[in-house]
Amino acid sequence: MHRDITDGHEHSSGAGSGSWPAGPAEARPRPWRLGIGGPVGSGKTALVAALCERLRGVVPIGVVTNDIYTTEDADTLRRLGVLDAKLIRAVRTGCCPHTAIRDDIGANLDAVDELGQEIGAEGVILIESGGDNLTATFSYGLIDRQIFVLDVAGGDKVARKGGPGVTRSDLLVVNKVDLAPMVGADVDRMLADAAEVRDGRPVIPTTVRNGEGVDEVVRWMMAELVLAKL
Ligand SMILES: Nc1nc2c(ncn2[C@@H]2O[C@H](COP(=O)(O)OP(=O)(O)OP(=O)(O)O)[C@@H](O)[C@H]2O)c(=O)[nH]1
Ligand SMILES: [Mg+2]
Repeated sequence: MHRDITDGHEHSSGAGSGSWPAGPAEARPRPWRLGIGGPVGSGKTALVAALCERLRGVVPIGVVTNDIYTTEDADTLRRLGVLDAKLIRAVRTGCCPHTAIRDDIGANLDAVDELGQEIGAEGVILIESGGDNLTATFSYGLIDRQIFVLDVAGGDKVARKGGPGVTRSDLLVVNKVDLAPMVGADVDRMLADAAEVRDGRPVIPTTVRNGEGVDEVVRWMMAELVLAKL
């Protein structure tokens, strides 16, 4: 029995059984995976919905949602009709969301494997984390790139508070810019604070609710996808 763990997931295959061990196993082609994390209510599902609406018909796409006790976010996306229902899978973590995206990623890997069979290796899978705190990040055994979504209404100090999602995510999205006047937040200050701790990694301000900034997120995403295929 040969064990292939090159994509962070164990796969059994009969290849090589009983023969001389092969060289490093080749990673099998699989969909590109984008993790979307961030605090509770920051707009992750809204962003997933907006990305699906723009990208369906352009690239095969599927979604995995994570909620602790329910399938709320998957239900929302199905209700919105952003994708065919069978292309939206829900993981019920039953534990802190970061555990299921960083430490014990088996349920998410099963979901992406199932989706991969539906959409094919050339597709894209968006994996939304359950809302969590500033320490939550995805394991790169589960995703290829990750977005961290902050909420302006959480206060303009949040970017200064740092944490791995703010400082090292592949893209930081600062969402709900429309709410800044209502909560007295200084978005420019927030973007400057984020830029200071991110060492050149990109930051995009958005108001996903009315579509502002979403095209820029799509451009970033498609550039990363193309680079991954080179
Ligand atoms: N004003 C405003 N509201 C937004 C924006 N984006 C999302 N919302 C609203 O914020 C609320 C939470 O959005 P969700 O997309 O469910 O947030 P989430 O991060 O997926 O939430 P959890 O999965 O529960 O952590 C919803 O009522 C959205 O309509 C935005 O740009 N502006
Ligand atoms: Mg959500």
